Formats: sequence, C-alpha cells, structure tokens
Amino acid sequence: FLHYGDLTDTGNIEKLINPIKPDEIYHLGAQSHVRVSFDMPEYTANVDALGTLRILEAIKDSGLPIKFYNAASSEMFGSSAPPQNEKTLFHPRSPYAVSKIISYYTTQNYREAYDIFACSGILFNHEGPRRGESFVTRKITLGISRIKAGLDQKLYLGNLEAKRDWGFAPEYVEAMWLMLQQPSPDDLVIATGETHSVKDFLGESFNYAGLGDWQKYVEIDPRYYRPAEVEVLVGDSSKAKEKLGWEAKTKFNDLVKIMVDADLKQHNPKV
Ligand code: G4F
Repeated sequence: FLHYGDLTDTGNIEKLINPIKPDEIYHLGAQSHVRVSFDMPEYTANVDALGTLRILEAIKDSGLPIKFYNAASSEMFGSSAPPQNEKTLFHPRSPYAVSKIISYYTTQNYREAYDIFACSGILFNHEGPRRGESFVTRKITLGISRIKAGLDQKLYLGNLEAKRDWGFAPEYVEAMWLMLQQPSPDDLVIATGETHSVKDFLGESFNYAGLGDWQKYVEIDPRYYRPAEVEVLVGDSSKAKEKLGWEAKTKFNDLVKIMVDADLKQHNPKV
C-alpha cells in the first residue's frame, strides 16, 4: 500500500510508523544527486541527514522491534585512497556526502544507545535500466539510444576522468535485505571491487551499440563539473562476503550491455 510521506515532516513519519508497525524499514529516501547538493546544500542536509534522524526517533519512540536499513554511500569516502572498506577514513567532497556521514553516525548512535537493530549499507554506485536519467551511466545509455534513433546528435557530459565502482542494482538490493536477516546489526561495504572511468563506460557502451568512436558524439559542458570531485572509488566488500556470503556477480561489461540493451529497446523498438 502506498502511503504518502515526507522526510522533512517529523509528525508525518511518526503517524506512518505507529499504525503500520513495520517489521523492517529500508530507508532509501534522499536528495541523492551529488552535483545538485552543491546547489541545494541546506535542503540536502534536511532530507538526507535529519530525515534519517527523524525516522530513528520515531522508531525509538514507537517501542516497536523494527529493523532499520540506512542507505549510506561510498561518497562518504570522497578523496580517501582506494580500496575503501569499513575502516577507511571518511573525507567527504560534497554536501551530499557530509549529510550521508551524519546519517551514518546517527544510525550507529541509535544502535548503540537504544539497542535498535539499525545498519548502514555503504553501497558503491549501483546502476541498471531503472537508474535516474541524470546519473552518468544512464545519461550515456539513454543518450546512445536517442542518437541511434536520430533524436539527438550530441551528448553533453562533465568530468570524464572520474572512476567509479559500478555494480548492478538488483544484486545490491539483495545485500540490503541480507543485512536485516543477520543475527546482529552491522555496517557493510557493498561493491564489485573493480573501477572504471567515465571514459571507459563511454568506450564500452558506444562500441557495444555499434556507434564506434564515442568522441564523435560527446562534448564537454563545464556546467556538469563539481566544485570538488571524488576521483576514484573502489570498494573492498570482503566483510560482506564473509558475513552475508554476498558477492557482486554482474561486472562492468555485462552491466553496460544490460543498460544499453534496455535503452535501445525504448527508442528503437525493433532492436
Ligand atoms: O553518476 P553520478 O552522478 O554518480 P555519483 O556522483 O558517483 O553518485 C551516485 O553514486 C553514489 C554512490 O557512491 C550515491 F550515493 C549517489 O546518490 C549517486 O547515486 O556521477 C559519477 C561520475 C562523477 O564523477 C561525475 O562528475 O560521473 C561524472 N560525470 C561526468 N559527466 C557526470 C557527468 N555525472 C553526471 N551525473 N552527469 C554528467 O553529465
């Protein structure tokens, strides 16, 4: 059943939790765009940092044995050297990352102070055909399908040198669920352990779509640069492997194929 809610509205969250009496809460709500967080830092902090606090307060006050999953983020590691794991120091590079660090420590604090079964998943970038259209992987695969359909001639992007550890979202959702099925709550890194640049994604996807050299189609638009960038993310999820038996199955090349195929179907129904 779809209930309406708002992470900035404390009373509304309390009014939802008490009658629903959920066994588990997967808290994925956020202003999740890193670039946008520089334009709307206060709103981002209100939703991403205080939103988590509001849910945890409501859980505490309800007295119900609710298990809580908090979506933390690999962005929290920022400019800390890779590979990044649960012991890596946070060095945030955006208002989004700072807000996620607050949500991470709030979750840890409610676990320790009030014995709430509360975990944070530190998920590295997870992608797929349902990825929002303004995130770089989907922007590229959607751009390819629009170029192939004759709707666009160019694709405008920002920093192509950034490297990310890109995995397949459905597998990451399974990891979230597994975290709440454990005997005790813990914080875990979820990642593939591989890293690729935006340029690598362009090369692989344009080639797979049969368009050839991506450089013929891509232009740089400085509007997409960020005031501070996260250069390299590579996750070490060996703790998740040991505790959950979880490992990423879909690696970079297959992820690119899944996303290109899905978007080509959208604009080229015969493909
Ligand atoms: O796809 P992105 O916007 O993802 P980003 O910033 O890594 O954040 C995503 O993953 C995080 C997990 O680590 C989540 F917490 C967060 O909510 C979000 O889902 O950008 C990836 C890289 C960046 O370095 C960016 O500068 O791609 C670069 N990039 C280059 N051109 C671009 C573009 N990013 C976007 N969105 N749009 C561009 O045109």
